[in-house]
Amino acid sequence: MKKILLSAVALAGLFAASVPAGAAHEVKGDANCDGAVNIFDVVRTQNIILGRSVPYPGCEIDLDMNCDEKVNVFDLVLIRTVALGNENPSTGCN
Ligand SMILES: [Ca+2]
Ligand SMILES: [Ca+2]
Repeated sequence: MKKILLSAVALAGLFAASVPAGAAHEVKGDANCDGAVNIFDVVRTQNIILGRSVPYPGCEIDLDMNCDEKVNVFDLVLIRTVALGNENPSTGCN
């Protein structure tokens, strides 16, 4: 299990490094601005919450899933729910 998690973190780091800053960022929960919400966004958001990483410029607003102007574990849970396909991603706070 630990090996799988470490591999996911390593892949997320590699993938994140390949995404240009300022790329499309229109989907809530899309922490790496690639237009999709998946495990990479869960890992990246977790690292941001833990202070191990910082949001890409322009992407930080996409992490606030519950629109309370904070990024915390509640947003992480919602991003995980979307990444697992249990909920459709939204495009913004209304
Ligand atoms: Ca993404
Ligand atoms: Ca929030």
